[in-house]
Amino acid sequence: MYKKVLTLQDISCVGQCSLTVALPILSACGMETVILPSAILSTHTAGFKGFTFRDLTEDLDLITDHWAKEGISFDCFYTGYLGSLAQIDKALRISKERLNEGAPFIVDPAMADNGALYSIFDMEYVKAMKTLCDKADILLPNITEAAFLTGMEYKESYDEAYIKELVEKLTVNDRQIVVLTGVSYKKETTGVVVYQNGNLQYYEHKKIERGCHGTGDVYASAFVGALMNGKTPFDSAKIAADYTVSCIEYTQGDESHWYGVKFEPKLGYLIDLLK
Ligand code: PXL
Repeated sequence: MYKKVLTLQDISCVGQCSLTVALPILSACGMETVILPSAILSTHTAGFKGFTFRDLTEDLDLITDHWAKEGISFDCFYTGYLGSLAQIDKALRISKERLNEGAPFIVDPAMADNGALYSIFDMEYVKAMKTLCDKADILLPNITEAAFLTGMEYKESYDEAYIKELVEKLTVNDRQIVVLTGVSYKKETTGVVVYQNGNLQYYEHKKIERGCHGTGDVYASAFVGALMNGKTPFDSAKIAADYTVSCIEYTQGDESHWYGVKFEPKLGYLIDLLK
């Protein structure tokens, strides 16, 4: 069960997102976690002004070429926030060259929320991200990302037919699995849809009105950790949802903590959910 997971995302030094979330969560799930930082930012880009951004694109090939020489390969490759088109290309290369037989390639498009793209992205980036998603075994978008990737209209209220069309359009073959987050059919609840082999399964859970920044990264990391513990995609989606909800509840009400999720004190709960 001891697996080696590679994750490619940025390091936002302050902000509890991307690698500073993925590394502790995957480690808590019992995984050897290898990190490949795509960029280093002083903070994340959502709400802080004047953040620094050191692009590490040029280092990515140097690092992975060294791994190739050492014969280092992985049991899972999980990508999150990527800073540029060039980095999407590098991710594609890693997915082809550095994965062990049968190892899942998991893509969280991490580019949009609440109907809008994050500040540094445009439609060219969306198109490139679609090429990465087409190669993935498992996709972890929210509804906004799924709408951008498929070219479908983003809707605030919708029915199951809309959700089904969204996930069907997102997949390019029968083997791909989609875990679509933030699917809410009722005012008080939200949930996650897992689309696999043409079937939709839905896990409904509590909706907390004021979401926090970084919940997508907490969710995706917990999902990967559960999956690599041998849980099914649907059970992994449920575990990640229960953990993320408990982190948001713990964070709620602290106005000074607007920039991230207090996920650390709840890691014990995540470990219990995996038992
Ligand atoms: O996935 C969230 C995220 C990660 N990294 C950076 C971000 C964001 C969201 O805004 O700005 C740098």
